[in-house]
Amino acid sequence: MPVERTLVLLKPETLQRGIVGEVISRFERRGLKIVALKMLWMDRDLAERHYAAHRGKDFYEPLIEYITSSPLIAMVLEGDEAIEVVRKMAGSTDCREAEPGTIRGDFGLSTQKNIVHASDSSESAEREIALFFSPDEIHDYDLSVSRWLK
Ligand code: FUP
Repeated sequence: MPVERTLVLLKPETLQRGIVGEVISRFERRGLKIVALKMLWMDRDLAERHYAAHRGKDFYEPLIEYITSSPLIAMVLEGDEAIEVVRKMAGSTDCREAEPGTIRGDFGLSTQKNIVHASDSSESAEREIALFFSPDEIHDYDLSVSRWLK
């Protein structure tokens, strides 16, 4: 099982709604390790680079406007197959279609304001982590709980 790192954004509505702790708790309970975490206000340049794959789509402009409208939380999570595990925890892009038990299925009703972003492949994870964090902001440390989850 490969240990992977993935980028997670807790989108602006998590701060606005006061559910940052609840969302982060889910990742912690699952046994994922937080190796980097910061609060930032994305500017247009960072938003355009992060969402480059969606440029030209009808939801692109509103998405860029939304994601730059208020601060958010960025974090890097580490764990066995973390990329797929976190995608499954996030649920379908459209919160209305997301299964109950997933983060989107439990906290949202929107597609744009869908609570979290999670990298969708190892290539995306590598690219996205580098957009938000410098290497010295990502921390290697032992997490004792990992030993109890194997
Ligand atoms: P996901 O990988 O689940 O985050 O979804 P996508 O990469 O397909 O979409 C990125 C973001 O664009 C979503 F988080 C929300 C937004 N979006 C819309 O606003 N409308 C759409 O129809 C699709 C995506």
